Amino acid sequence: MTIAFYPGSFDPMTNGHLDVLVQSLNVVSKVIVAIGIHPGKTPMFSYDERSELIQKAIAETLPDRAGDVSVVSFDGLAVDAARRNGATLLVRGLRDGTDLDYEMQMAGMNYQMAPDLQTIFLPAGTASRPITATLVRQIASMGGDVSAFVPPIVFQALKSKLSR
Ligand code: COD
Repeated sequence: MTIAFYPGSFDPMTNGHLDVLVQSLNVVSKVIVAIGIHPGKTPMFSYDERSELIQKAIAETLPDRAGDVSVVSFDGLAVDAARRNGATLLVRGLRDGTDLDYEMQMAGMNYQMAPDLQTIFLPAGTASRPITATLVRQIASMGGDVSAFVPPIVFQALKSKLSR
């Protein structure tokens, strides 16, 4: 069984993240969504909130494959966490040339550190290509409608967090 490791901040999960997850489930039997924890960074959503939102978004969108996805946290190197979790593939999404340049560097350095781990790049779909979690947070915090960019459960969570 091939296990893929899909690392990210997921603060919060967007339709772009979900698109990459759906595509990765087309090529592997199990995907581990791995929330990277940066000690010096204050996210909008805590690890527990992000993890719950990812699990609920998957249950809503991909009920048949929910059992094939697990959510973990990690700090330190993504390659170490991927190995610890028994993965042999690292999944990354690509939106544009800027992503490609950065991701090629990361894939190259990750390969040198862990040649047993294969990075695969999955292209953003047309609708999800412009979406970034940073802009979603910014638009939502300025009162804009982000319902087209995030799963319904995340939309509700943003509304309730920002109304407090
Ligand atoms: N369409 C397609 N893909 C998308 C979209 C979209 N609209 N939005 C995001 N993605 C993809 C990103 O390209 C990325 O592949 C993934 O989804 C996650 O995105 P983010 O923004 O949530 O998270 P990142 O890319 O900032 O990653 C954070 C990590 C914690 C994973 C990263 O900092 C990391 O790997 N840290 C570990 C440290 C490490 O190993 N360093 C050495 C690297 S060589």
